[in-house]
Amino acid sequence: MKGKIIKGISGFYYVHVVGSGIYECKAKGIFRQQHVKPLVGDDVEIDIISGDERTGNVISILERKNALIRPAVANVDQAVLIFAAASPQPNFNLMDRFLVMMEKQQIPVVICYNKRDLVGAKCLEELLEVYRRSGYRMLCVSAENGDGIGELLEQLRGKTSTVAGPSGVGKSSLINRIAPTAGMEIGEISRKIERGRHTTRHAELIHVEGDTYIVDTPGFSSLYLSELEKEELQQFYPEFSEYEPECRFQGCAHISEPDCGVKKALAEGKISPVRYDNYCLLYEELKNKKKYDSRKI
Ligand SMILES: Nc1nc2c(ncn2[C@@H]2O[C@H](COP(=O)(O)OP(=O)(O)OP(=O)(O)O)[C@@H](O)[C@H]2O)c(=O)[nH]1
Ligand SMILES: [Mg+2]
Ligand SMILES: [Zn+2]
Repeated sequence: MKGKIIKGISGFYYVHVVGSGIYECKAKGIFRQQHVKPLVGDDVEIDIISGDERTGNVISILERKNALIRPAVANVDQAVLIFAAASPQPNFNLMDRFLVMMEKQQIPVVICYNKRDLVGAKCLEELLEVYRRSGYRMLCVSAENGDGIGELLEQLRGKTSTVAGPSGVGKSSLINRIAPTAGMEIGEISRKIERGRHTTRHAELIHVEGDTYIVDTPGFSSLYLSELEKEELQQFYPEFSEYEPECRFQGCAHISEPDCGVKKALAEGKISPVRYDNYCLLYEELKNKKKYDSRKI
């Protein structure tokens, strides 16, 4: 029988088979045979051990369309990067890391600011300004009062999406809004430390409607950019590219070179300083990583 892994917890995989429900499966031998670990979102073939007890064995993982590392999910059409407009404050450096990683894996990303009920119009405008020129689709929503949820649902329709973002930004709350019967756990945020408790511990695929699925994932607070050359970084800042022809040097890194079109655009307010600063920070990090890596050899 064929099904889809909707959840994996300590060695058990919960496989949904259309028309017949969920089976609790082990995946004995899969790693040995296919050298891969099953992921939420994987389409698999299972052998039923007991129809009554609804247990089975995953016998093979079907070919993946893609597999993300963080969050660890397979076969997604898009990622919805969720940050809170406030509480906790958005961390743009982390957002950039995430965007770079998704672009690198060729996963389309939508940026979604949740908790818009907590901020005024001016603050929201400032948030939107950071990524406006990068061309990402942006949504502002509130899981609390339902603002913008229709638009979010529109964006999800007919696709399998994964949410991603730090802890406490309201990923599970939004999924609850969209699919109220899913009953995701929602943590109470600690106001003092402005950090949500890590209530979502495992990725879980949720059926929204028809052919619309969404994966709830645990929050993360850091993301290390691996397998990326510093020279590659600028291609993940699409708003830089139109100013590049004005750089004096070919292969300009837009850091310390003179007559740099990107830095000129920055000075003229055509590029977000937040984005540019994060570009410099990530560039430096990749440069140092390189040094470290080669020293090891
Ligand atoms: N004011 C306000 N609070 C919200 C909103 N959405 C979620 N919250 C609150 O934020 C806290 C964290 O929400 P969760 O949905 O658990 O956050 P999460 O992103 O799933 O967190 P992890 O599972 O830890 O990654 C809860 O106390 C929610 O009630 C919103 O739109 N507005
Ligand atoms: Mg959660
Ligand atoms: Zn330049």
